[in-house]
Amino acid sequence: MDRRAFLKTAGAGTLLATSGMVWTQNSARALPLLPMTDLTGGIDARVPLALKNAIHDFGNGAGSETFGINHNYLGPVLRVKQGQTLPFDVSNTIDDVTTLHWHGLHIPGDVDGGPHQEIEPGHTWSPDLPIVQNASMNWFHSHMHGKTSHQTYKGLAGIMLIEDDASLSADLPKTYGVDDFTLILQDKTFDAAGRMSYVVNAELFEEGFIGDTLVVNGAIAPVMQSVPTGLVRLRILNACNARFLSLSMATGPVTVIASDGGFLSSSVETDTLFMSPGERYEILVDMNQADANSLIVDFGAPEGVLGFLTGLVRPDTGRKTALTLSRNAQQKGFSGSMPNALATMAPPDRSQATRTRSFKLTMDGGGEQFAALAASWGNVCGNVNMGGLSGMGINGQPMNMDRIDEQVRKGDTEIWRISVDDELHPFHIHGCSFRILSQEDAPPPAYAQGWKDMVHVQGGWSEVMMRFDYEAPEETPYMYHCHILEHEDCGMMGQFTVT
Ligand SMILES: [Cu+2]
Repeated sequence: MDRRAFLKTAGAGTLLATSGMVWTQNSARALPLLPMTDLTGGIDARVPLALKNAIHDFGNGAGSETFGINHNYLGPVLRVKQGQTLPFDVSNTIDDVTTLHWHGLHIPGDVDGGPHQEIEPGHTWSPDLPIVQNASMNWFHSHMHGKTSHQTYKGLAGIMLIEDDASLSADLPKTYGVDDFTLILQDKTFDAAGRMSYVVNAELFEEGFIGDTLVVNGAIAPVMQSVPTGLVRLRILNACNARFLSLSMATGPVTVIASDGGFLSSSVETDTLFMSPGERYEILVDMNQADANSLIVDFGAPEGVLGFLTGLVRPDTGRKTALTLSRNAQQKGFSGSMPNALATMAPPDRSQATRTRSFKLTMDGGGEQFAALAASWGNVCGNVNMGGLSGMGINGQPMNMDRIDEQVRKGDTEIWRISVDDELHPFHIHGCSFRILSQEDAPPPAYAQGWKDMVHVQGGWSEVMMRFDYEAPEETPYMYHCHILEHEDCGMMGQFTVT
């Protein structure tokens, strides 16, 4: 048995031995509506975002220790408009150094909130974010090197919905809390007392954190929501640390209208929507005919022989009902029909690229020297040496905040090709949206052919093409990294400048 197979088997045993209670219930609780801070009407003062310690009840009656942003768990949905400049005051009262990164935003490196923009406890960071990009669903989360996984898991994450003139006048559901909902999907583990826990075991760095319980907007699934007759819009973020989610509807296909960077050219129907950590998709659910429909999240099948034997009792596998929508004919909502054309978008043209760069993500750098280097540069698993893993990296190097890995010329269009030595990884690039030219040597699914900032990489090459329009100097470079947060903390990240 090789090391990896051993780890998987040992990990499965560990899970069965140490997993606490699985918190489910027979009748669904109400979907928590993420509190919205709507800034589209204008901003007359700096906007506070307070990162804080809190206690949150995920719906099982227990008080879990969490982080929140203005709230007890997670942050607000910030609704903003293209053309605005957003003056945030990000205050840190969590008793640990942190950062706040704006994932998906086309903003310069000095306000990007990456690992160089540390906010010490008791301090406030005051970036002014110029919003230039089109309508899109973005998010923000901790990007503190070595602590991103832990801090984001505990609750330092929120949503930013950018609107523009086209999205505000589009014939789509847009009444928040009535026919338009934002969903943050996460997997969690709870201890025997019902408190959220971050379990560190032999599998943590290799697999990333894998929880056994599905949570929607901070409530243990399933949750339910009554909606009007007509179309209902769900804007979905996979905010798991490491878990890929396969989404489907209980009845009918999934109708996708937008991806990470904005609207698709036209709606796409798919049986399953496969989402990596960090990805966003918007879907429409037709509640004209059915009295109810449910969003199903598949945690995947158990792996290997032991997985097969234990599959029936493993809470961390199988299909879960995330959200059930039930129709209330008395409610009034969006009465339009399924949209056809959504946005104009030319197919990506490879001839626009002036340079191609290659990146190889490695799970195991190899050797004690690599491990020692990785650890001295603040990568968390370099000194842990779990199961023989010496440290992760890209192009043979673990992350080093003092080293610039790539230098890009401002205004250039480039193709980046990414491959991996093992397993499935979601790759993310700061400061831009890109188009996927190929994903694992094949065209991406139709729903991933629009604007993206995440691409999946397993076998073969994944290729993306983008233009870098904003500056990121040496002091505040952009990051590219695996969005399995434990891999990122472990060193699967690099830095680039745009000048
Ligand atoms: Cu990874």
